[in-house]
Amino acid sequence: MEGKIALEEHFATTETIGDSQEYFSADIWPERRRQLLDLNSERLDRMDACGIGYSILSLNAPAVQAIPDPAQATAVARRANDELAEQVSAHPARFGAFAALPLQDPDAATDELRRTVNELGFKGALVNGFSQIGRPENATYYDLPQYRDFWAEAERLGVPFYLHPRNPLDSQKLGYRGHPWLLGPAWAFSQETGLHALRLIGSGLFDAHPNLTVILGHLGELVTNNIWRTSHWASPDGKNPMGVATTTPFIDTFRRNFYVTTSGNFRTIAMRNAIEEIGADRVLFSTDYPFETMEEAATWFDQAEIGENDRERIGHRNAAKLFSIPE
Ligand code: GRE
Ligand code: ZN
Repeated sequence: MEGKIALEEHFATTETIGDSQEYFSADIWPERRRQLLDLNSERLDRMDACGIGYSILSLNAPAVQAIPDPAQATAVARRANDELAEQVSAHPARFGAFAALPLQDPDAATDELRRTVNELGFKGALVNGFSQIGRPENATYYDLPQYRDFWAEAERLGVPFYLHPRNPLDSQKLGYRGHPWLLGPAWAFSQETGLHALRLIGSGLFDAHPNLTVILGHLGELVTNNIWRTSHWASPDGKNPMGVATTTPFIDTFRRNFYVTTSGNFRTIAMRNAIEEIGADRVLFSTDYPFETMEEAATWFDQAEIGENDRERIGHRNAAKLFSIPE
C-alpha cells in the first residue's frame, strides 16, 4: 500500500542518543545509532521502499522526561525541537513533527507546546511517560492537578498528545527483580504506559476536557485488551468500592478520546481486536523505527487480513484527517 502515514518514528539528538543504547547489543548499536541520528537519505529511502509517504518524527526515550532539573529539561527539549523543525523544513511533504516537552515544569511545557505548534507547525507532542522532577526517584504523572492548565492548552490548540513508553523507576521495579528481560518493550513499557493512560482517564481529565486527544502506541499498551474488565470495575457505576474521580465509564472515554497505533505490535489478531474495541476510525498505522524495521511493519500491515476499507483508514485516511496532512 502506497502513501501510508506513520506516527511513532523516532530520531535522536547527540544530547539524547545515549538513552537508547541499553536496548541494543554492541554489534547492533552502531547501526541503530546511525538510524536515530539520520533524518535524510536512509530514512527517506526506507520510507519509499515501504510505501510510507509521510512520517511524524519524535525524539527517542526517555530523553527529556528523565532530566530531573526542570531548566535543563526545558533547554534540551527546545534544542531538540528546533533541530527537528529545521530537518522537517527540508522535506515538508515527507516529514512532520511531534514536540518533546519538559513536563517537569508545567508552564514551560505549555509554552513549548504553544511555540512548537504555532510557530514551528508541529502536529502535537510525544511525551515519554512520567517526568522525574528534582530528584531522580520523583516520578510525576500527568493526571495530577498541576497539569490541568497544560491539558487545557493542548485541548485549545487542538493537537494530540502521544503518550509514549518509558521504563518504571528502580523503586517501581519490585516485580521485575531478577527478570530484566521483562523490562522495556517485552512488558514493562506497556504496563507502565497503560497504567498512566488509565490514571488520566480515572482522574476525570477527559470530563473536564472532552475534546482532548491522547494517542497510545503498540495497539493500546494492554489497555485495549483489558478495557471491558477495567471499565467493569473502575467506572463510576462499576463494582469498585473505592470510587473514582471520573463521571464517565472508562470504556466510553477510551473510545472517545483515544487513538491507538500499530507501532511495534505487528499482530493481526491484536489489530482486529483494537478495531472491534475502539473502531477502525481510531486505529493508525505506525512502525516504531528504528527500534523496529519499517520493512516488517509495512509488509505485515499491507497483507494483514482486514477489510480494504479499514486498511485505507488505518494506513492513511484517519491520520490525514487527524493531522490535516494533504493526501
Ligand atoms: C521506543 O519505542 O522508544 C523503544 C525503545 C527501546 C526499545 C524498543 C522501543 O526506546 O520500541
Ligand atoms: Zn517508540
